[in-house]
Amino acid sequence: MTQETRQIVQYLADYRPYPFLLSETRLDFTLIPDATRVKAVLSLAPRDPDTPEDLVLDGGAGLKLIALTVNGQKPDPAHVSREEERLVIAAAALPRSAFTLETEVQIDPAANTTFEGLYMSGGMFCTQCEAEGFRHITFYPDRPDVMATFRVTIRSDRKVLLSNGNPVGQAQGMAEWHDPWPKPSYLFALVAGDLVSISDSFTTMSGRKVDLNIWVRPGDQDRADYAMESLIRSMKWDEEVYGREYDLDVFNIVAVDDFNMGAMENKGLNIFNSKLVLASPETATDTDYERIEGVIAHEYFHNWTGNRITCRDWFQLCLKEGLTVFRDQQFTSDMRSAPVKRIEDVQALRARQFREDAGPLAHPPRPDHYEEINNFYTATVYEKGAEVIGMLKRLVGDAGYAKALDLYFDRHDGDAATIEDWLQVFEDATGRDLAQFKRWYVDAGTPHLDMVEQWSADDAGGRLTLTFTQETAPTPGQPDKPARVIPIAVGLIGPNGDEVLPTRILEMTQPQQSFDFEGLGARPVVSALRDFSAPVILTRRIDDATRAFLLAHDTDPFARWEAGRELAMTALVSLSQGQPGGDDYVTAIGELIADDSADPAFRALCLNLPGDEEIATRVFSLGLTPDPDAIHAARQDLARRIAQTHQDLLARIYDRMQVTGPYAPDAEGSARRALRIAALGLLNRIDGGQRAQVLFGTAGNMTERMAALACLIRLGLGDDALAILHQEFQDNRLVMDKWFSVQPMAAPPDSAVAIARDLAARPDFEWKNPNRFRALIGGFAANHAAFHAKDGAGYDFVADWIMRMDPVNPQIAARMSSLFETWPRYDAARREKALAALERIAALDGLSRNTREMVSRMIA
Ligand code: 0A1
Ligand code: ZN
Repeated sequence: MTQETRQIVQYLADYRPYPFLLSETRLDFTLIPDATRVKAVLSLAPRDPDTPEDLVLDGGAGLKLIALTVNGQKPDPAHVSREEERLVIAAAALPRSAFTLETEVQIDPAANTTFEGLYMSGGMFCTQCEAEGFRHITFYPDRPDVMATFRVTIRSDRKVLLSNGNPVGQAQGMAEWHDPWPKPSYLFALVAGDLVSISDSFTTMSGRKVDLNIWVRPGDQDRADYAMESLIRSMKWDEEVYGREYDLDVFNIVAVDDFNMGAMENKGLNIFNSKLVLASPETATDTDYERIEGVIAHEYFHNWTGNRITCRDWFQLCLKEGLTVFRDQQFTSDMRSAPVKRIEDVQALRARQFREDAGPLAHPPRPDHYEEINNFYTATVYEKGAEVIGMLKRLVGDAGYAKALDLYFDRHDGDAATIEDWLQVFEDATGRDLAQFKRWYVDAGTPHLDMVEQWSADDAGGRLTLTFTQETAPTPGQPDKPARVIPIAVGLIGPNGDEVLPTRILEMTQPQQSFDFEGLGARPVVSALRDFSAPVILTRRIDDATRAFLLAHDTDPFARWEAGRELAMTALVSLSQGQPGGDDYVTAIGELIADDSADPAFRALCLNLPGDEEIATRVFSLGLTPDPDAIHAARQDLARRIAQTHQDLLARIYDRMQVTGPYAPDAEGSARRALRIAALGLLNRIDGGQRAQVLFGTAGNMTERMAALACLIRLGLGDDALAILHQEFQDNRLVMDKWFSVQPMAAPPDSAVAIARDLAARPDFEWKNPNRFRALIGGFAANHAAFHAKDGAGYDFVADWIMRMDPVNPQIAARMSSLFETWPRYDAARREKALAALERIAALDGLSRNTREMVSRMIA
């Protein structure tokens, strides 16, 4: 019997505990590429013996059931039904007390192109189970609140056989693993391959020695050192800052080439996209190194926030992801420059999350319904989830936060918890009422916060009144948005540039609220939303001169950067509307970059202009229609003017920031390179690509070579350099990914579609590899004016590839479809073309649930 039984939409309100308790899971794998056998023995017991319930197990269509017994007996076939995505054993066939269920299935990992469940990558067996991949391996209650200890036997001719937990047995062609920590199925992992490792060890704070291994393909072992160092730093940091110790004898990391996401925190066996493990100065950029360090930390930190305490259901995804992102951000701030990290995070949040919040895909950090959970691994769940925790920490203070986290680990260790549990811990630890704060978790949309200043010189020795008004626009399914609690960090700066009021947190709880500052004497300049104290869009009436003053004097690095950013943004918006602008910015930026006492990384951040996409977002938020071509031209124009005005200064920076001696991916070296590259990007517009040519030929590191290459491509002069890079690195997949992405991304918009099409036709465009696909299709779409080309060619190119990918790898197709999420903000002609492309996708025969959900939300 086959029928569609899965409800199309899953609702948070429908949660009910699984009616059976599962204590132990035993798995036995015989790994054959096209005929793997999986035996599972589940130790089950009815939750309530007086209420008999059917046993419902998840199981994908690819599972071929070979055998099934209950307490060793075959049940009456009339009591067993196989539905499309599940297996149901009627209550009548089940004992009223504890019992064992044994199943055997056959699966075909070699035919699995989805990279979900058990699949093959370059001859190695490998798994990805989050969120619902385990059901493609065996029949199981595949939900995060069903937790069990695991015993796993692997039989295979591959040399290295790994699973979760500790190794308990090893023989020729066989290995046994035991994971003593109860876990949900999404944290299960298995790897079998002819791998080599780099190894080290870590002694925990209580003196236990943990073996650390990073497993890679032979030949890659000299590029895993940085990942290992990052792992050791992460383990130490989590002990020092959160008091969290590792809890197994071994910690394994495996690098795989075919992986849908960045990495996965499987208990004791993290699996990583190889681009987040492998790095050498010749092949990886500074940004790659920073990401490797951050993601290694992220996955390691999940051991406590995600694994020891997991999520009750997938609606609570931000419980583990928001917190773990917050922790990895803290870690990176401690390892590198905190202000620079904060500014980078805010830039990423605005580019990805604000964009999501403002369009048809907007959803709260904790959604209350979904069709396909894989579509909810989003910037809102991850990055906004982290911002919300940052606000919580601001509101309760550092000591309150530390106390709440200790209580969280204490109270919920071993639990599958909820956002309510999380907030309760903060209420209990600090005595604060967080009812209003909870809105941040359940409401979608970015609040707009408007600030009005009122100065009365004659009152109270000089009084400044700040009046804030908050408003959040409707989002899909949420027309009304009650006021939220917003922590607004404010400082005041006197006319002479001295700070007269150090940072203070104003707690806004009303739709409109005023705050007074008295005894000020002279009127100060307000530095608002310091450190980006809340994820809101702040508007205020302020002139360019005051922004320039803040750029020169603000003591808060974020607010200082923001002042410069706003100067640039105002100019770019104006220029893109055919109006004048930019003189104040050009002058102010000259002063800032001339200041050799300032951190080079900070100066680099100030020198990089907002991207086309960010400008379009701003234009739209002002109620105007963005014109991608005009925006591109405006940005080019402003960059050229900066280069012309500050030619000598930029040339001096370019020369002085050269790093001599061996390359090190540390904060100091990468800061100097970032500033040098920012200067190069501007000078390139007036030196005919001279410097870029030289740099490409002489640089000993990938950071500078890629920057030089992008400069040359921008000028249409990239061919030779591309040929050289290809020649040198054609056998290195990760470098070739960069080669595929930089071309359509940096190309002049009017030639980018043709370039992307030519690249896509190459035999080495191995499009089924997610990294390669993202490199080319995502690289192209990052070229804003090209993707949004007036004739719709950009939309069609991307839509065609999404349609080709969908039957092969629905997760990747669905993720890529979100490139279209901004379509409603453009002009009628573009909207029509984008909508036609989306409708073409929607009409695809057999369209996956993943992509169907995304496209229908965007068309709705
Ligand atoms: N939990 C992982 C992310 C992840 C999610 C889904 C995956 O497959 C669909 C893979 C990885 C993390 O936060 O790093
Ligand atoms: Zn995560």
